[in-house]
Amino acid sequence: MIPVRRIILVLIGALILASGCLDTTPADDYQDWNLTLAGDEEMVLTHPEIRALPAAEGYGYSVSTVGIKHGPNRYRGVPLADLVLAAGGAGEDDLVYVSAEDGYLWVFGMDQVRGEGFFTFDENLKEVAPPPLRVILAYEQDGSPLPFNEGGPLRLVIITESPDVITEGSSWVKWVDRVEVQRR
Ligand SMILES: Nc1nc2c(c(=O)[nH]1)N[C@H]1C(S)=C(S)[C@@H](COP(=O)(O)O)O[C@H]1N2
Ligand SMILES: [Mo]
Repeated sequence: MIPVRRIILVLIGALILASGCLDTTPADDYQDWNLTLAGDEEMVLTHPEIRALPAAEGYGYSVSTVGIKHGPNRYRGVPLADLVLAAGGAGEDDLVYVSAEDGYLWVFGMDQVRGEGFFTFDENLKEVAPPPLRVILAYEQDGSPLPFNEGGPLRLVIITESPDVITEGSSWVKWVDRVEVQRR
C-alpha cells in the first residue's frame, strides 16, 4: 500500500475512534430513527438501511418565510423519488405526504418529486428560472450527520449543482419520519 493511502486510512481510523469517544449527542440515537414508507403497503426503513441506499449529493440553500437565508450547505441523502418507488410507486396525479413527528406535513406533487415545479431565488431573493433540482431526504450536511437542531436525522432538502440557488424553506421538512403516497 502506498504511504499516502496508509496515512489517510490511519486518519479515518482516528476519526472513527475519536467520534466513538465523544459524549452522546442526538447523532448517537440515529440508529433508532426509523422512516415509515406508506403506499400500497407500509414498510419501515432503519437509519442504516436508508444510508445503504444509493445517495445523491448537492448544494442546498433555503429561505424561511421571514426571509432568513440558511446555507448554502452540502447535503447527501436518498432521493425522494427512490423512496416513492420503494413504497410501490405513484401515478402522475398522486401526492406524496412528507411528515415529521412534530406534526408538520408538506405535500409534494409528482412533478416536485422529480425536482420540478419549485420556486427558486438568487441571493437577493429575486426569483430565477429553476435549474435542475433534486429532492432528497438528507442525512448528511457538510460531511457530518445532520444535527437534530437542523432537522436531523432526516430532513427533506432540495439540492442543486450550484451553491447559489435558494428554495423555500417551508418544504424543507425537518425530522422526517414518514413518507406516504396518497392515491387520487
Ligand atoms: N418538522 C418541521 N419541519 C419544518 C417546520 C416545522 O415547523 N416542523 N417548519 C418549516 C418552515 S415553515 C421553515 S421556513 C423551515 C425553517 O427551517 P429552519 O428551522 O432550519 O430555519 O423549516 C420547515 N420545516
Ligand atoms: Mo417558514
